[in-house]
Amino acid sequence: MYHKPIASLLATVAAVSMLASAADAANWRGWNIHVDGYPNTVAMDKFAELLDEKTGGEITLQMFHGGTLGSQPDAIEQVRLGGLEIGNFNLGPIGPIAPEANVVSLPFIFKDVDHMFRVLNGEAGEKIAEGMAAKGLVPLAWYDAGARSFYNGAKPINTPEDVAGMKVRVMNNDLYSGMISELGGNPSPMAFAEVYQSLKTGVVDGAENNWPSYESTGHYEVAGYYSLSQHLIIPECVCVNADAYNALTDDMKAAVKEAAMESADLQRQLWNERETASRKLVEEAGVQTNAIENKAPFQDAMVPVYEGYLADNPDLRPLVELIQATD
Ligand code: BDP
Repeated sequence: MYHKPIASLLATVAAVSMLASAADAANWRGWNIHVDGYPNTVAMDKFAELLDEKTGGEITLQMFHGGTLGSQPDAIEQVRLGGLEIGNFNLGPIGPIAPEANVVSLPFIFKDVDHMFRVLNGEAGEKIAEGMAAKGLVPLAWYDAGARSFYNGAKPINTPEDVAGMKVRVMNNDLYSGMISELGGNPSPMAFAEVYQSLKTGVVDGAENNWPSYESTGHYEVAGYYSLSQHLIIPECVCVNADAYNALTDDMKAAVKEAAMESADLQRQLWNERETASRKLVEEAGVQTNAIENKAPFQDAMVPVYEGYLADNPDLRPLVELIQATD
């Protein structure tokens, strides 16, 4: 009987196990809407690097930046269904899919960014994360997206009356449309990529966003009044397709989570720097910024938005109250 020499046997075993690990290795693809140099873009690249490192190359991630793989609502669906594995998403367009996550889109629900992170790190954050996971999106870490304020090309906004009659672009979420309607404006839900041209050609009069996005998109060039309403403080996630994540061993899950959390530390640091830099850049370019002395009329006008959310989701009243009661 022919016996294979031991060296050749070992080679066969090695080849087979290499094949097995090549088959096991996951090559993930990730979506991000932002341009090069944006804090989220840099942080997502860092996430890819850390993922490779911490999983010993068992999981690699190819990032597609600048929204090249489609609009945010489409990309959210892709990650839910497994066409893509990873996304850096704003919770705004996730809200219509996961009612628990929609709580962060209630205007003025957070006192400031620190309050938002305290909420996310507590029981309310767990509830939000569970709601998202149940819809196929597991949040691995939270990114900072600052506060969103109104901007337009005509005048500073100081009162809700200043918004009346204005056509304002919002992200796809009925809560934002309701918010603009309650201020007397006309909401115009639209993809991020279309906003610059729409502001420029007068399809919309204004929009709302944080300093870095107002700057990176060039919106400040065509809508030069930025009014600090700070009406929405919406977190962002590094989200993974639930099936891809749940198929991992506990060790791999921990490595993936750790990589995302470390990328979030970097993102938040870069975010703070970019907020200051973006504000400086746009103001030097001639943008007129105004503080809003009295935000109470804006907040009071939001009562029907809260009522609508609670009427649709009566079981989520404790979640709203928990957030409001968080110091
Ligand atoms: C930016 C968010 C991005 C949104 C965009 C928007 O980071 O995810 O798509 O706002 O307004 O601040 O659509």
